[in-house]
Amino acid sequence: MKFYSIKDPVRFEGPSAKGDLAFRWYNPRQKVMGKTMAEHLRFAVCYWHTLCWPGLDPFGGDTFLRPWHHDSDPMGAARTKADLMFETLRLLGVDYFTFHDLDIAPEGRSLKEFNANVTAIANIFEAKMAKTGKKLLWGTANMFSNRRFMAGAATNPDPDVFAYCAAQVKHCMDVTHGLGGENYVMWGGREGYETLLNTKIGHELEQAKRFLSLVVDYKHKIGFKGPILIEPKPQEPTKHQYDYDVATVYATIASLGLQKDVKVNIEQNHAILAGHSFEHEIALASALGIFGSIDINRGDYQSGWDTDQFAMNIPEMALAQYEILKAGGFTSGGMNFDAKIRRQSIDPDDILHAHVGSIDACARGLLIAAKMIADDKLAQLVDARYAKWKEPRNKAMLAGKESLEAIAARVHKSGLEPQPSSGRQEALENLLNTYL
Ligand code: XUL
Ligand code: CO
Repeated sequence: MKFYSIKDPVRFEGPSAKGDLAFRWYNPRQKVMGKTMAEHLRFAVCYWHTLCWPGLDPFGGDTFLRPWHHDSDPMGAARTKADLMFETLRLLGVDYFTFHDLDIAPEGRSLKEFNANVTAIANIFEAKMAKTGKKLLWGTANMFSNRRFMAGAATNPDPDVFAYCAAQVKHCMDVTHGLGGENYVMWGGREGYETLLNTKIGHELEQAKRFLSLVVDYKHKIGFKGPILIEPKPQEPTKHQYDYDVATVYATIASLGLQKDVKVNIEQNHAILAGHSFEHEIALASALGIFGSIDINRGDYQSGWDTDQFAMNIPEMALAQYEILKAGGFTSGGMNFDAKIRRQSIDPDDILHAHVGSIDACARGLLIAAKMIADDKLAQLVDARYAKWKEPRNKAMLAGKESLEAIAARVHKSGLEPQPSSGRQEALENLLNTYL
């Protein structure tokens, strides 16, 4: 099916490129700090916003009128979407894709039929991946759209739903593993509650933890090497979501001792909905040893919902990339465009424009962040702020070698009086602006 207006892949043409569909900053083969841009950024195109969402909002329906949404043969529509995903990857030169089971295949009348449909499309992917070298960044199960999940998936008051979810996730993990997926994602859209009047929080948290443990056990059984990634989000669709932010998810992971197997997939829009900055969530995940992957998009700073716009803000991308580089970069993770074009962007090429612009914004962010690292001034200033912790006495104090009373006695004996020094925020912000 001819969908986009162009036939040849979008190319790197440099900052003075004339055409609309050209990379000005993203040069996949360009080396930055010893790795190519492609190796650093590991972009992925997502199925759901790119090929499944028809442009609806709470006040109106389908604006995109994509032919496959109106196909009377659901498996035919699924095959069309598979073709278009690989065409999108080819034109953008993006190596990875991501999907929910429900994005790629119709539900059918039973779980058995659904699983068979998912497998049939996965077989098509397998052949296309072998031919093109394209890869799966992660797979995930949609356990939030069907009405059976309205009161939760693994945290549903009804154990039948918990069991159903186990069966659905098992199959989705098998398929993800079979396709060489590099991570497996769990986003708990319905894992939370609407009102305490009908909810046992403690019971539901126990269910969530049991489910996570079962998933990790199964990952080991099938030899799935990648991490399980939990994607934090504070709310929407559920009023109170259990995976609120990185700190909350860490508490769950650490309570099970699963820090090696379970990491986080951090989404920009979810971070700001939780009242954090994007870079805060990345830095915290890195500090806690659970940084996994990124859903790259942008929220609207005025409206309090998940607008999932394409990330285009270069200073913000630079700060995010700076934290990613400091975290050592991605291992199995990458940057998944969990982003959708606006409802009025009805031309197929709008999908390409959106990805090209955001890929360039990420690439510029990477180049700026690399400059910040190479210059080293910021790091030196931060190190200087903590330098006294390197003194043997303070090192010992941090290592727990001195009791509270011993520290108190030392303070009294020496007449210690801390001397505050400037945090120099404005000077640091000025320094940051010199890199942009
Ligand atoms: C929802 C969201 C999901 C996850 C995967 O806000 O971000 O699409 O990324 O389920
Ligand atoms: Co997401």
